Amino acid sequence: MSTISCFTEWDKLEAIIVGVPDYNCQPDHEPGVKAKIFSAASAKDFPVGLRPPGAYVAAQRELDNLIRVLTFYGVKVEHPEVLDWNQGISTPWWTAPVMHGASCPRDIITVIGKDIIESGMSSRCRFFEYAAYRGLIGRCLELDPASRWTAAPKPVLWDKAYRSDYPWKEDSEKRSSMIERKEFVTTEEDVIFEAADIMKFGRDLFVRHGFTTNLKGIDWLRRHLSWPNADAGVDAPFRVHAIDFPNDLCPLHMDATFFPIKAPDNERKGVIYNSPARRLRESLKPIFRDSFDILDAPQAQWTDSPPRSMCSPWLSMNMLHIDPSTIIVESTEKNTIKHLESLGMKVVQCPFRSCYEMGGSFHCHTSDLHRQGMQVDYFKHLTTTQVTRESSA
Ligand code: DAV
Repeated sequence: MSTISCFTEWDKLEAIIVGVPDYNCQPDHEPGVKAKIFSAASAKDFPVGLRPPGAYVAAQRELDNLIRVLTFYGVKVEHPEVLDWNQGISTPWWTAPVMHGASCPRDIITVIGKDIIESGMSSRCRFFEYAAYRGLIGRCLELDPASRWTAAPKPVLWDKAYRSDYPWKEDSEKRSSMIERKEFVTTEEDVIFEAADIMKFGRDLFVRHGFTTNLKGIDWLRRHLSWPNADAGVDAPFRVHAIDFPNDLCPLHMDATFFPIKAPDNERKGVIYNSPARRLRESLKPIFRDSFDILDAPQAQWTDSPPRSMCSPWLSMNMLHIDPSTIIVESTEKNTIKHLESLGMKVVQCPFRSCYEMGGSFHCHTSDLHRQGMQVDYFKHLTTTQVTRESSA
Protein backbone atom coordinates (compact mmCIF):
# COMPACT_ATOMS: atom_id res chain seq x y z
CA MET A 1 0.00 0.00 0.00
CA SER A 2 1.56 3.29 -1.05
CA THR A 3 -1.41 5.45 -1.98
CA ILE A 4 -4.78 6.16 -0.40
CA SER A 5 -7.44 7.04 -2.99
CA CYS A 6 -10.96 5.96 -3.91
CA PHE A 7 -13.62 7.40 -6.16
CA THR A 8 -15.84 4.43 -7.01
CA GLU A 9 -17.00 1.04 -5.79
CA TRP A 10 -15.66 -0.73 -8.90
CA ASP A 11 -12.30 0.63 -10.15
CA LYS A 12 -9.31 -1.70 -9.87
CA LEU A 13 -8.72 -2.52 -6.23
CA GLU A 14 -5.19 -2.07 -4.87
CA ALA A 15 -5.56 -2.01 -1.06
CA ILE A 16 -8.38 -2.85 1.33
CA ILE A 17 -9.22 -3.29 5.01
CA VAL A 18 -10.65 -6.71 5.92
CA GLY A 19 -12.44 -6.86 9.29
CA VAL A 20 -11.66 -9.19 12.19
CA PRO A 21 -14.38 -11.32 13.87
CA ASP A 22 -12.63 -11.61 17.27
CA TYR A 23 -14.80 -10.79 20.31
CA ASN A 24 -17.68 -9.68 18.07
CA CYS A 25 -20.77 -9.50 20.34
CA GLN A 26 -24.50 -9.56 19.86
CA PRO A 27 -25.49 -6.08 20.99
CA ASP A 28 -28.00 -5.18 23.65
CA HIS A 29 -31.52 -4.33 22.45
CA GLU A 30 -30.82 -0.59 22.67
CA PRO A 31 -33.03 1.82 20.66
CA GLY A 32 -30.79 1.89 17.56
CA VAL A 33 -30.56 -1.91 17.46
CA LYS A 34 -34.08 -2.91 18.54
CA ALA A 35 -35.65 -1.44 15.44
CA LYS A 36 -33.36 -3.58 13.28
CA ILE A 37 -34.26 -6.86 14.98
CA PHE A 38 -36.78 -8.64 12.88
CA SER A 39 -39.72 -8.76 15.27
CA ALA A 40 -40.65 -8.74 18.94
CA ALA A 41 -40.90 -12.52 18.75
CA SER A 42 -37.43 -13.04 17.32
CA ALA A 43 -35.72 -10.66 19.77
CA LYS A 44 -35.17 -13.61 22.14
CA ASP A 45 -33.03 -15.31 19.46
CA PHE A 46 -30.45 -12.59 19.91
CA PRO A 47 -28.92 -13.10 23.36
CA VAL A 48 -26.55 -10.29 24.30
CA GLY A 49 -22.80 -10.97 24.42
CA LEU A 50 -20.23 -13.28 22.91
CA ARG A 51 -21.24 -15.88 20.34
CA PRO A 52 -20.60 -19.64 20.53
CA PRO A 53 -16.82 -20.23 20.07
CA GLY A 54 -17.36 -22.14 16.82
CA ALA A 55 -18.88 -19.02 15.22
CA TYR A 56 -15.52 -17.20 15.35
CA VAL A 57 -13.63 -20.17 13.97
CA ALA A 58 -16.03 -20.58 11.04
CA ALA A 59 -15.99 -16.87 10.22
CA GLN A 60 -12.19 -16.70 10.37
CA ARG A 61 -11.91 -19.65 7.99
CA GLU A 62 -14.03 -17.83 5.39
CA LEU A 63 -12.14 -14.57 5.94
CA ASP A 64 -8.80 -16.35 5.46
CA ASN A 65 -10.07 -17.64 2.12
CA LEU A 66 -11.20 -14.14 1.12
CA ILE A 67 -7.77 -12.77 2.04
CA ARG A 68 -6.13 -15.47 -0.11
CA VAL A 69 -8.32 -14.49 -3.06
CA LEU A 70 -7.60 -10.77 -2.65
CA THR A 71 -3.87 -11.42 -2.34
CA PHE A 72 -3.96 -13.58 -5.48
CA TYR A 73 -5.39 -10.57 -7.35
CA GLY A 74 -2.56 -8.40 -6.06
CA VAL A 75 -4.62 -6.54 -3.45
CA LYS A 76 -2.80 -5.43 -0.30
CA VAL A 77 -4.83 -6.38 2.78
CA GLU A 78 -4.85 -4.44 6.06
CA HIS A 79 -6.76 -5.14 9.29
CA PRO A 80 -8.18 -3.25 12.27
CA GLU A 81 -6.71 -4.05 15.67
CA VAL A 82 -8.11 -7.02 17.62
CA LEU A 83 -9.73 -5.59 20.76
CA ASP A 84 -11.97 -7.06 23.46
CA TRP A 85 -15.51 -5.84 22.70
CA ASN A 86 -17.11 -7.90 25.45
CA GLN A 87 -16.99 -5.01 27.91
CA GLY A 88 -19.57 -2.59 29.24
CA ILE A 89 -19.23 1.07 28.29
CA SER A 90 -20.79 4.29 29.49
CA THR A 91 -20.95 7.99 28.71
CA PRO A 92 -22.67 10.63 30.89
CA TRP A 93 -25.95 9.80 29.13
CA TRP A 94 -26.14 6.05 28.68
CA THR A 95 -24.53 2.67 29.29
CA ALA A 96 -24.24 -0.40 27.08
CA PRO A 97 -23.39 -3.88 28.46
CA VAL A 98 -21.21 -4.90 25.46
CA MET A 99 -19.80 -3.37 22.27
CA HIS A 100 -20.12 -4.79 18.78
CA GLY A 101 -16.76 -5.49 17.10
CA ALA A 102 -14.43 -4.62 14.25
CA SER A 103 -15.82 -7.10 11.74
CA CYS A 104 -17.35 -4.50 9.40
CA PRO A 105 -14.93 -1.71 8.46
CA ARG A 106 -17.31 -0.58 5.69
CA ASP A 107 -19.74 0.76 8.29
CA ILE A 108 -17.24 3.15 9.87
CA ILE A 109 -14.39 3.94 7.44
CA THR A 110 -14.73 5.33 3.93
CA VAL A 111 -12.00 6.76 1.71
CA ILE A 112 -13.34 9.53 -0.52
CA GLY A 113 -10.66 10.96 -2.79
CA LYS A 114 -7.68 10.96 -0.44
CA ASP A 115 -9.74 11.67 2.66
CA ILE A 116 -10.01 8.80 5.16
CA ILE A 117 -13.35 9.56 6.79
CA GLU A 118 -14.23 7.91 10.08
CA SER A 119 -17.99 8.09 10.68
CA GLY A 120 -19.73 8.33 14.02
CA MET A 121 -22.03 5.32 14.49
CA SER A 122 -25.80 5.23 14.99
CA SER A 123 -25.85 2.67 17.82
CA ARG A 124 -24.35 2.94 21.26
CA CYS A 125 -22.62 -0.45 21.14
CA ARG A 126 -20.53 0.92 18.25
CA PHE A 127 -19.56 4.21 19.90
CA PHE A 128 -15.94 3.19 20.53
CA GLU A 129 -15.42 1.13 17.37
CA TYR A 130 -13.04 3.77 15.98
CA ALA A 131 -10.41 2.59 18.48
CA ALA A 132 -9.65 -0.45 16.31
CA TYR A 133 -8.79 1.76 13.31
CA ARG A 134 -6.56 4.44 14.80
CA GLY A 135 -3.32 2.43 14.36
CA LEU A 136 -4.22 1.54 10.79
CA ILE A 137 -5.14 5.12 9.88
CA GLY A 138 -1.80 6.25 11.33
CA ARG A 139 -0.01 3.79 9.01
CA CYS A 140 -2.00 5.08 6.01
CA LEU A 141 -1.08 8.70 6.76
CA GLU A 142 2.59 7.78 7.07
CA LEU A 143 2.60 5.90 3.78
CA ASP A 144 0.80 8.57 1.78
CA PRO A 145 1.69 12.11 2.85
CA ALA A 146 -1.02 13.52 0.57
CA SER A 147 -3.79 11.59 2.32
CA ARG A 148 -5.70 13.08 5.22
CA TRP A 149 -7.86 11.86 8.08
CA THR A 150 -11.20 13.25 9.16
CA ALA A 151 -13.15 12.01 12.17
CA ALA A 152 -16.76 13.11 11.61
CA PRO A 153 -18.68 14.64 14.54
CA LYS A 154 -19.31 12.02 17.17
CA PRO A 155 -23.04 11.68 17.80
CA VAL A 156 -23.96 11.88 21.49
CA LEU A 157 -26.56 9.11 21.05
CA TRP A 158 -28.60 10.32 23.99
CA ASP A 159 -32.25 9.34 24.27
CA LYS A 160 -33.47 12.20 22.11
CA ALA A 161 -31.38 10.85 19.20
CA TYR A 162 -33.97 8.05 18.87
CA ARG A 163 -37.73 7.65 18.56
CA SER A 164 -38.21 5.54 21.68
CA ASP A 165 -41.54 4.03 20.67
CA TYR A 166 -40.54 3.03 17.14
CA PRO A 167 -42.98 0.30 15.98
CA TRP A 168 -41.74 -3.27 15.80
CA LYS A 169 -41.45 -4.72 12.33
CA GLU A 170 -44.59 -6.79 12.98
CA ASP A 171 -46.53 -3.57 13.08
CA SER A 172 -45.65 -3.20 9.46
CA GLU A 173 -48.49 -0.89 8.53
CA LYS A 174 -47.48 1.70 11.09
CA ARG A 175 -43.83 1.27 10.30
CA SER A 176 -44.26 1.57 6.54
CA SER A 177 -46.20 4.76 6.76
CA MET A 178 -43.51 6.23 9.00
CA ILE A 179 -40.79 5.11 6.60
CA GLU A 180 -42.71 6.56 3.67
CA ARG A 181 -42.73 9.87 5.58
CA LYS A 182 -39.02 9.39 6.35
CA GLU A 183 -39.57 9.10 10.08
CA PHE A 184 -36.82 6.71 11.02
CA VAL A 185 -35.68 5.36 14.39
CA THR A 186 -32.99 8.04 14.51
CA THR A 187 -34.18 11.63 14.91
CA GLU A 188 -32.50 14.85 13.75
CA GLU A 189 -31.25 15.68 17.27
CA ASP A 190 -27.73 14.47 16.46
CA VAL A 191 -25.38 14.30 13.45
CA ILE A 192 -25.49 10.67 12.37
CA PHE A 193 -24.17 8.80 9.37
CA GLU A 194 -22.59 5.40 8.89
CA ALA A 195 -20.08 5.01 6.08
CA ALA A 196 -21.91 2.00 4.59
CA ASP A 197 -24.76 4.33 3.62
CA ILE A 198 -22.50 6.00 1.05
CA MET A 199 -22.04 4.71 -2.51
CA LYS A 200 -19.25 6.28 -4.55
CA PHE A 201 -19.97 6.98 -8.21
CA GLY A 202 -17.00 9.21 -9.13
CA ARG A 203 -17.96 12.81 -8.64
CA ASP A 204 -21.36 11.83 -7.23
CA LEU A 205 -21.94 10.28 -3.85
CA PHE A 206 -25.32 8.74 -3.07
CA VAL A 207 -26.14 8.60 0.62
CA ARG A 208 -29.01 6.63 2.02
CA HIS A 209 -31.32 8.41 4.44
CA GLY A 210 -32.63 5.79 6.89
CA PHE A 211 -32.09 4.25 10.34
CA THR A 212 -28.29 4.63 10.27
CA THR A 213 -27.96 8.03 8.57
CA ASN A 214 -29.99 11.15 9.20
CA LEU A 215 -30.28 14.39 7.21
CA LYS A 216 -27.86 16.18 9.52
CA GLY A 217 -25.27 13.50 8.73
CA ILE A 218 -25.84 13.92 4.98
CA ASP A 219 -25.59 17.69 5.35
CA TRP A 220 -22.27 17.32 7.18
CA LEU A 221 -20.90 15.17 4.33
CA ARG A 222 -22.13 17.66 1.74
CA ARG A 223 -20.42 20.60 3.44
CA HIS A 224 -17.24 18.62 4.09
CA LEU A 225 -16.91 17.43 0.49
CA SER A 226 -18.03 20.55 -1.30
CA TRP A 227 -14.66 22.09 -2.08
CA PRO A 228 -12.17 20.92 -4.71
CA ASN A 229 -8.74 19.77 -3.56
CA ALA A 230 -6.41 19.46 -6.55
CA ASP A 231 -3.55 18.02 -4.45
CA ALA A 232 -5.84 15.17 -3.53
CA GLY A 233 -6.93 14.47 -7.11
CA VAL A 234 -10.29 16.06 -6.41
CA ASP A 235 -10.89 18.50 -9.25
CA ALA A 236 -14.48 19.44 -8.53
CA PRO A 237 -16.71 19.54 -5.48
CA PHE A 238 -18.42 16.22 -4.90
CA ARG A 239 -22.16 16.17 -5.38
CA VAL A 240 -23.76 14.50 -2.37
CA HIS A 241 -27.29 13.18 -3.00
CA ALA A 242 -29.76 12.01 -0.37
CA ILE A 243 -31.71 8.97 -1.54
CA ASP A 244 -34.16 6.58 0.10
CA PHE A 245 -36.05 3.34 -0.47
CA PRO A 246 -39.57 3.71 0.93
CA ASN A 247 -40.49 -0.03 0.88
CA ASP A 248 -37.66 -1.11 3.12
CA LEU A 249 -38.97 -1.77 6.62
CA CYS A 250 -35.44 -1.92 7.99
CA PRO A 251 -33.58 0.82 6.14
CA LEU A 252 -29.95 0.44 7.13
CA HIS A 253 -26.88 0.65 4.92
CA MET A 254 -27.02 0.95 1.17
CA ASP A 255 -25.07 -2.17 0.24
CA ALA A 256 -27.80 -4.80 0.40
CA THR A 257 -30.30 -2.59 -1.43
CA PHE A 258 -28.67 -0.56 -4.21
CA PHE A 259 -25.35 -1.71 -5.63
CA PRO A 260 -23.47 -0.61 -8.76
CA ILE A 261 -22.44 -3.53 -10.97
CA LYS A 262 -21.02 -1.97 -14.13
CA ALA A 263 -19.77 1.49 -14.95
CA PRO A 264 -21.04 3.22 -18.10
CA ASP A 265 -18.67 3.33 -21.09
CA ASN A 266 -18.82 5.11 -24.44
CA GLU A 267 -21.23 2.56 -25.86
CA ARG A 268 -23.38 1.43 -22.99
CA LYS A 269 -25.03 2.67 -19.86
CA GLY A 270 -23.84 1.26 -16.55
CA VAL A 271 -25.83 -1.23 -14.45
CA ILE A 272 -27.04 -0.93 -10.87
CA TYR A 273 -28.78 -3.72 -8.94
CA ASN A 274 -31.72 -2.63 -6.80
CA SER A 275 -33.45 -5.13 -4.55
CA PRO A 276 -37.02 -5.57 -5.91
CA ALA A 277 -38.24 -5.61 -2.30
CA ARG A 278 -36.78 -2.14 -1.69
CA ARG A 279 -37.08 -0.03 -4.80
CA LEU A 280 -35.56 3.41 -5.11
CA ARG A 281 -38.11 6.17 -4.54
CA GLU A 282 -39.74 6.81 -7.92
CA SER A 283 -38.98 10.53 -7.93
CA LEU A 284 -35.23 9.77 -7.68
CA LYS A 285 -34.97 7.53 -10.73
CA PRO A 286 -34.47 10.34 -13.29
CA ILE A 287 -31.02 11.18 -11.85
CA PHE A 288 -29.76 7.80 -13.04
CA ARG A 289 -31.66 7.51 -16.32
CA ASP A 290 -28.99 8.85 -18.71
CA SER A 291 -26.03 6.91 -17.33
CA PHE A 292 -27.23 3.76 -15.54
CA ASP A 293 -29.91 1.10 -15.98
CA ILE A 294 -31.39 0.15 -12.65
CA LEU A 295 -32.15 -3.59 -12.75
CA ASP A 296 -33.97 -5.74 -10.21
CA ALA A 297 -31.30 -7.65 -8.32
CA PRO A 298 -31.60 -11.42 -8.92
CA GLN A 299 -33.67 -13.18 -6.28
CA ALA A 300 -31.54 -14.16 -3.29
CA GLN A 301 -31.04 -17.93 -2.99
CA TRP A 302 -32.16 -17.97 0.65
CA THR A 303 -35.39 -16.84 2.26
CA ASP A 304 -33.92 -16.74 5.74
CA SER A 305 -30.64 -15.65 7.27
CA PRO A 306 -28.10 -17.86 9.08
CA PRO A 307 -28.58 -18.23 12.86
CA ARG A 308 -27.88 -15.06 14.87
CA SER A 309 -27.58 -12.89 11.74
CA MET A 310 -29.53 -9.65 11.99
CA CYS A 311 -29.16 -9.04 8.24
CA SER A 312 -31.64 -9.82 5.49
CA PRO A 313 -31.27 -12.40 2.69
CA TRP A 314 -30.43 -9.44 0.41
CA LEU A 315 -26.84 -9.85 1.54
CA SER A 316 -26.80 -11.71 -1.79
CA MET A 317 -26.11 -8.25 -3.28
CA ASN A 318 -23.36 -7.38 -0.81
CA MET A 319 -20.51 -8.09 -3.22
CA LEU A 320 -17.01 -6.75 -3.80
CA HIS A 321 -15.45 -5.62 -7.08
CA ILE A 322 -11.83 -6.57 -7.69
CA ASP A 323 -11.88 -4.53 -10.90
CA PRO A 324 -14.65 -3.21 -13.20
CA SER A 325 -15.34 -6.66 -14.65
CA THR A 326 -14.41 -9.01 -11.76
CA ILE A 327 -16.59 -9.37 -8.67
CA ILE A 328 -16.62 -11.56 -5.55
CA VAL A 329 -19.99 -13.23 -4.86
CA GLU A 330 -21.12 -15.65 -2.12
CA SER A 331 -20.78 -19.14 -3.59
CA THR A 332 -24.36 -20.31 -2.86
CA GLU A 333 -25.95 -17.33 -4.64
CA LYS A 334 -26.47 -19.14 -7.94
CA ASN A 335 -29.12 -16.77 -9.38
CA THR A 336 -26.86 -13.79 -8.85
CA ILE A 337 -23.81 -15.59 -10.25
CA LYS A 338 -25.69 -16.61 -13.38
CA HIS A 339 -27.09 -13.15 -13.97
CA LEU A 340 -23.73 -11.43 -13.44
CA GLU A 341 -22.13 -13.82 -15.93
CA SER A 342 -24.84 -12.99 -18.46
CA LEU A 343 -23.78 -9.35 -18.07
CA GLY A 344 -20.22 -10.34 -18.97
CA MET A 345 -18.81 -10.15 -15.43
CA LYS A 346 -16.16 -12.57 -14.21
CA VAL A 347 -17.47 -13.97 -10.92
CA VAL A 348 -15.16 -15.17 -8.15
CA GLN A 349 -17.15 -17.41 -5.82
CA CYS A 350 -16.28 -17.53 -2.12
CA PRO A 351 -18.21 -19.10 0.78
CA PHE A 352 -19.12 -16.45 3.35
CA ARG A 353 -22.36 -17.31 5.15
CA SER A 354 -20.65 -17.94 8.51
CA CYS A 355 -19.54 -14.30 8.47
CA TYR A 356 -23.10 -12.99 8.13
CA GLU A 357 -23.76 -13.03 11.86
CA MET A 358 -20.81 -10.68 12.36
CA GLY A 359 -22.70 -8.01 10.40
CA GLY A 360 -22.76 -8.69 6.69
CA SER A 361 -21.13 -10.10 3.60
CA PHE A 362 -18.07 -9.10 1.51
CA HIS A 363 -18.85 -5.41 1.11
CA CYS A 364 -19.59 -4.96 4.83
CA HIS A 365 -16.52 -6.93 5.93
CA THR A 366 -14.15 -4.72 3.94
CA SER A 367 -13.42 -1.07 3.24
CA ASP A 368 -11.44 0.11 0.21
CA LEU A 369 -8.23 2.05 0.84
CA HIS A 370 -7.04 2.35 -2.74
CA ARG A 371 -8.81 1.86 -6.03
CA GLN A 372 -7.24 3.12 -9.23
CA GLY A 373 -9.12 5.79 -11.16
CA MET A 374 -9.86 9.47 -10.93
CA GLN A 375 -12.85 11.63 -10.13
CA VAL A 376 -14.99 10.85 -13.20
CA ASP A 377 -18.28 12.66 -13.80
CA TYR A 378 -20.80 9.91 -14.66
CA PHE A 379 -23.77 12.28 -14.37
CA LYS A 380 -22.96 14.97 -16.92
CA HIS A 381 -26.56 16.12 -17.14
CA LEU A 382 -26.33 17.47 -13.60
CA THR A 383 -25.14 21.05 -13.25
CA THR A 384 -21.90 21.73 -11.39
CA THR A 385 -23.38 21.62 -7.93
CA GLN A 386 -26.84 20.19 -8.51
CA VAL A 387 -27.55 17.81 -5.66
CA THR A 388 -30.58 15.89 -4.51
CA ARG A 389 -31.49 17.07 -1.06
CA GLU A 390 -34.74 15.77 0.27
CA SER A 391 -36.67 13.70 -2.22
CA SER A 392 -40.42 14.06 -2.39
CA ALA A 393 -42.80 11.17 -3.07
O1 DAV B 1 -30.37 -5.98 4.24
O2 DAV B 1 -29.94 -6.58 6.21
C1 DAV B 1 -27.39 -5.36 5.73
C2 DAV B 1 -26.28 -4.37 5.53
C3 DAV B 1 -25.26 -4.54 6.52
N1 DAV B 1 -24.16 -3.61 6.30
C4 DAV B 1 -29.75 -5.85 5.27
C5 DAV B 1 -28.69 -4.79 5.36
